[in-house]
Amino acid sequence: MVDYITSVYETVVEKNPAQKEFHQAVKEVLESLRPAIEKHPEFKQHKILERIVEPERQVIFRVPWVDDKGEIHVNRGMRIQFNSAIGPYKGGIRFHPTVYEGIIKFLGFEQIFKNALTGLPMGGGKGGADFDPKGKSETEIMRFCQAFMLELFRHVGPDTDVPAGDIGVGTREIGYMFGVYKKIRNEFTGVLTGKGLEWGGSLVRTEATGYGVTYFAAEMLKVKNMDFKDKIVMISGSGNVAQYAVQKVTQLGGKVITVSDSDGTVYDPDGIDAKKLEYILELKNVKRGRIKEYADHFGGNIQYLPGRRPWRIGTHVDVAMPCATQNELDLEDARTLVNNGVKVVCEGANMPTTLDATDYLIKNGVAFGPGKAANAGGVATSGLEMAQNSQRLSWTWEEVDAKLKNIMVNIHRTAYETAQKYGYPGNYVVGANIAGFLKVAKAMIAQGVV
Ligand code: NDP
Ligand code: 2IT
Repeated sequence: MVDYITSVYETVVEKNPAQKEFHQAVKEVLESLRPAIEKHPEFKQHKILERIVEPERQVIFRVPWVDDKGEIHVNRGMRIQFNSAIGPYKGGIRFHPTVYEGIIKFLGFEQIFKNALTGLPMGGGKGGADFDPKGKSETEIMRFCQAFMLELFRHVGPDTDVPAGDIGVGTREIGYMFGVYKKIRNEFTGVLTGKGLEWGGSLVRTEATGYGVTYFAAEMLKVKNMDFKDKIVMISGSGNVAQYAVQKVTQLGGKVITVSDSDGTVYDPDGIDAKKLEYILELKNVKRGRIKEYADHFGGNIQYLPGRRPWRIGTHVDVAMPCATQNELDLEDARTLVNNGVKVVCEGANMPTTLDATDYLIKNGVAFGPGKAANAGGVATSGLEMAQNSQRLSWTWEEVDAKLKNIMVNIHRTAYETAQKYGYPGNYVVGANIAGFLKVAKAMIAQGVV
């Protein structure tokens, strides 16, 4: 049995050389599936692991565009359609200079299990481009998004593949891509989620990932007979996920003392209240400035720590929520967090914690909420947006928020109970991976060798 899992992993490394993030994501999932593979010999017989690590389709394309000075640029775009066993491919698009196949493949692979956990009929996919939105004008952003969709449109559709946002892609970019899709196809359909509220978007989608990860962390605290009231919380990032995690944690009575961006961290020992968050929303979503400006603006006890991440600030912390990017919390960070009293680490970002840091946290009794369970609120609410688009209806804020909360509570319960059932009580990594996998694996067997 050991040989089966190891040999599948080794083949992945061999066939996808130099894609280290993809290797990491596959390793984490395969290792934790061991008890399920032992219990269900049919998965090996049907070669489910070999099939699930191979994307159904990968499209890589040229994205040529013209900047404001008339100069031509060429970026590389891609869409990886990983698994459609339980529904149309679904997952975000990332625009960041670090994007390459290894990143999009790790994200697409994670998305398969995450989407299965939501209980909604969505397969897994991911896309992106090595485009850097920083410093680009509004018209340059528009032209790039248009150029990207000018190729992507032929590979997606409301019943085929439904992209959404991720790093560097929010409502603005979704709007420019939607405009091109609608024009070329002459169709107003739910081909993308995260749309604006006036043109088919869902209430709560913007807030959903940040709210969802906070609802998930609240459930983890509940297992420990605790809640967010007066808890000290460190959050990284200051983008879409971080912003609404700050908001919901604060609403639940927690005190958020950090946010960050790729240049550095802000440490605000007095806590980021609703008014200060308003400043961050304006700074990041309208002015598109740097988080350092928060420290300059509010002054007082606030410190700006250039080049640093939040985790090694030497102060007491109850809950840590990494909400920026992959591998942003390493072993040394985990050690510091444990020394400073952390009880819950809950991932808003995708794979923000390195494998050795994850092991260390779990071994030291920290409740660890893996991204594919904890940050599923974003894609779940995308699923709710698809449902509303199909119905030609818009649900109220209360309706969508209640459904989101219910989904997060269910994912928590499923991961918790599955971990217990397979002999790893309290291990949400094992629970989430096995629960997501079982659903997809059963669907793949039912649909034959395709
Ligand atoms: P945004 O682009 O809105 O924000 C990203 C934030 O992370 C920014 O503060 C950014 O700083 C920071 N960041 C990005 N790259 C790096 C890096 N290499 N090092 C340090 N900081 C970095 O993206 P989102 O908030 O949407 O996404 C954040 C994470 O959440 C990602 O892992 C994403 O995959 C995940 N996620 C997003 C969902 C969504 O619905 N949007 C759903 C589920 C997960 P800077 O501005 O300096 O680049
Ligand atoms: O990582 C993710 O789950 C997302 N970026 C959201 C995907 C979606 O389709 O809403």
